[in-house]
Amino acid sequence: NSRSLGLFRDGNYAMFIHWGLYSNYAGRWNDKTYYGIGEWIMNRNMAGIPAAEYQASAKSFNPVDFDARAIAGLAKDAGMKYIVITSKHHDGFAMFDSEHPFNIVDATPFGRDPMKELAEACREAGLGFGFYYSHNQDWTSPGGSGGPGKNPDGSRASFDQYFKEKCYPQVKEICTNYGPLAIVWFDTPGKMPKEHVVALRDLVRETQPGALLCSRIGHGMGDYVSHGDMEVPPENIEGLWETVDTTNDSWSYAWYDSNWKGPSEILHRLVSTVARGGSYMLNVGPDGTGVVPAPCQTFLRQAGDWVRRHPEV
Ligand code: JFZ
Repeated sequence: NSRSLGLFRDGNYAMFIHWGLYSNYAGRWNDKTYYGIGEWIMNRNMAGIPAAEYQASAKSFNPVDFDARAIAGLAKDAGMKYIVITSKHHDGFAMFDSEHPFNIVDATPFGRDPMKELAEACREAGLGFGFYYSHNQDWTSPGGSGGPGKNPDGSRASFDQYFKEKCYPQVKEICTNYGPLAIVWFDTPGKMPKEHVVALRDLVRETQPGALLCSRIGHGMGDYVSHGDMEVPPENIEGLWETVDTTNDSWSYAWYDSNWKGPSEILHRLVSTVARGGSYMLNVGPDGTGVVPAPCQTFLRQAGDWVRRHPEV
């Protein structure tokens, strides 16, 4: 369909950004380091940070060095065509201005809406812009998958309740307050009931008729298939698809993770994916101050020198 064609024909190399409250932890809690993927730090399989404590820690998240134009500029220098950023990950923290109070504007001293800034910077730079939104998992909201089973008043919380009170309204916010979106990237649908997935799909279709839906919305409702994380396919694949990959090992910033892919490794993985018919979405993790680590920037730009001389990618 026309939705798909524009983006995937013109842009087979994209920047994925994992950035949230977890970036401020950087893989560490109470002086202990938890190795793994940084954005899972609060999960019981990692540090197991109590939801209330995690929520309160928003008060110490102040990414004053966040510069949306610098990030859009990095994507341009890298030769990328669009950016997809985490508006809310499994921790439930909204990186945008929301009616739900656990968000970057209302719960942190930062008080700015970095998603608005990045959406504008992408438009200025001629980049496509899209949102990641964790629709099923929400570890701090009663009723969300992996979240508290009870409400503050002790009553049982249901997924329906989380969906009606938080998920659906927030998806409406990201689809209506940030201009045209190229992609809405839902993730880890788990056992989410079909009716909810249908409701989200319809909402996106209504509010963002030009946006592509990634297959991770669940129930086979995506416009294109997103393949297993960090996997570069060994053979050609039919249809519209992407591979998501990251510049080091973690998705979000972790202080210890300096296993950066160099420019030739980046190019190898990009070309292998694009040559087999896919789009390559490569992740960066800005730190707790809002800045993409310097070596990551250097290697993306070095690879970009080649990409920009080969516009067919
Ligand atoms: C998910 C998230 O849990 C993770 O934190 C990150 O955001 C990543 C991009 O997506 O994790 C997944 C989802 C799907 C697969 C692997 C990890 N998969 O299909 O192999």
